[in-house]
Amino acid sequence: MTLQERYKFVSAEEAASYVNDGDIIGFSGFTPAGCPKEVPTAIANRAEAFHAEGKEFKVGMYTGASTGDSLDGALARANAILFRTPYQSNKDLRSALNDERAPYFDMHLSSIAPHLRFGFMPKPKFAILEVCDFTVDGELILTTGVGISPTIAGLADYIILEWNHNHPKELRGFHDIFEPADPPHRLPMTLLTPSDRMGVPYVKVDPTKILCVVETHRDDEVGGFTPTDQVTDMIGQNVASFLANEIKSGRIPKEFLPIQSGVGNIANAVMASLGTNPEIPTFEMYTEVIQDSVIELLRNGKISFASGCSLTITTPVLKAMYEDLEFFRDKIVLRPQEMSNSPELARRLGLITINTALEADIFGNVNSTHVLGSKMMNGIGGSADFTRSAYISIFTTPSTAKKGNISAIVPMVTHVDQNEHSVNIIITEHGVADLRGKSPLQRAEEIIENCVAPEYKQMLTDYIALSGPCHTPTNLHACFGMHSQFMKTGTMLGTNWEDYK
Ligand code: 0RQ
Repeated sequence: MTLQERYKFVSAEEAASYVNDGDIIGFSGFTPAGCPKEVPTAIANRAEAFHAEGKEFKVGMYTGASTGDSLDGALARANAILFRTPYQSNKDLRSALNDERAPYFDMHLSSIAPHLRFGFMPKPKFAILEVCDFTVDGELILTTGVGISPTIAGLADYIILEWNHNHPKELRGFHDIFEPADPPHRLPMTLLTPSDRMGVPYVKVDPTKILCVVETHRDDEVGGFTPTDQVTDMIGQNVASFLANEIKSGRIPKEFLPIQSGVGNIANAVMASLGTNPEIPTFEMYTEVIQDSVIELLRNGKISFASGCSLTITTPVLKAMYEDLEFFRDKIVLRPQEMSNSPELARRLGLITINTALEADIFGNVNSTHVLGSKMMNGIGGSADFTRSAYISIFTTPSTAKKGNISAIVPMVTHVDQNEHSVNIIITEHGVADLRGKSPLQRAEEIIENCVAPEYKQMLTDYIALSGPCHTPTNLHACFGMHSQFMKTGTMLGTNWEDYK
């Protein structure tokens, strides 16, 4: 039997016509590799047509992490979002959720799939999945991002496939698909090294649930990276020299440990620095996103193996990789985020985790998500999945933002994503603060001395002096004084503690 005889091939518009107001959809992909593109845009168009007739049309959305503009962007612009979780980074969706037009809740990426199975959130009616190949008996070969696909494929009543011919069928074999049983029947995940496997190369579904198939030729919508600059280069170099020193001192074993690295411009620059530092040995990655810099380091042998949830790489780099796919076959594996972000595995493998802060406070609490405590940026992503279970957890950030008008180091963060108990190291372009084994006051001194921009050092030192002797020098009137100053004047410079005495 051929695929055409077995399944119904339709246009994106017809596939979208099965989706109705109030339906809940799970989408494949992860940051935004491997996300469906045609059907989500067609659903957004359908929503707009309904709205034009004065009718309601909104859908609930589960994704692996951030998605492309044809998914999050299109549905946000159509005001078609009933709810959305987890991580996102599309500017129109960001505006919609900050304007209360799209109810959003942020979740740890490792928790989405199990929480869906546990019934903590309503189950999806549809799973819309991008595949590069599939079989008449329901074996689906995913593309560049795995995300929550195995779980939503299992839970959904109906599956819609986007068969994307821009991804080669030869991706079969790159995936390691495994879904754990739920407690009390869960067994350990058995990986002992990043290159071990414990699953199968496909997502197996009941073929009778496959409602229809839409064929497409669309590239992934991974944005380009800002070229590294002096600040990101310095941060990268500081991370690399810190790790080299940890190896020398014996605190990290000489054979090194697997690296997890977050997403974004800073993370990409940090990876590039690790790759060029001769004191850093060849290493493996056990991470969620495999970005452009990792592909280059796999090619030149600095990275020997990369386990991730997605190939979040730009189209030219991906195309070049596809031309050389056999080189990468024994060097990359893609897994569901429940595995790639598993705290159990992060702790067992001894990951060195490197994630990014928007702001950190002088005690080591980190905010990666909320600007001024209230505006959502992207979400926590997998940063806490890894940080809490890390061998060493590192947070990087430029010491200032917005042309020096914001200090990234503040007396108290306006939102806590990682707390002082989980954050070991903070690194800016100025240096490294090692928070291990230090009291709150010692941590504050270490951070101010090594990480703060020169123009904010005295201000933060003076803040500490506002409290009398205590365990954690906090002044509840003044702790957001620098933020208030920024809101009033457009700069944190000039914050005057006399106002708070
Ligand atoms: O805004 O571009 O408008 O100037 O934040 O900052 O410096 O370009 O950094 O691209 O690496 O993103 C934390 C957002 C950093 C990202 C964050 C403004 C700054 C700029 C972006 P502009 P950069 P990056 C991986 C694991 C989530 C946690 C994590 C992120 C913009 O890395 O979302 O690591 N991380 N998860 O100007 C106001 C401040 C600011 C500020 C920076 N203190 N106040 N604005 N900016 N600091 C993710 C996954 O798991 C999928």
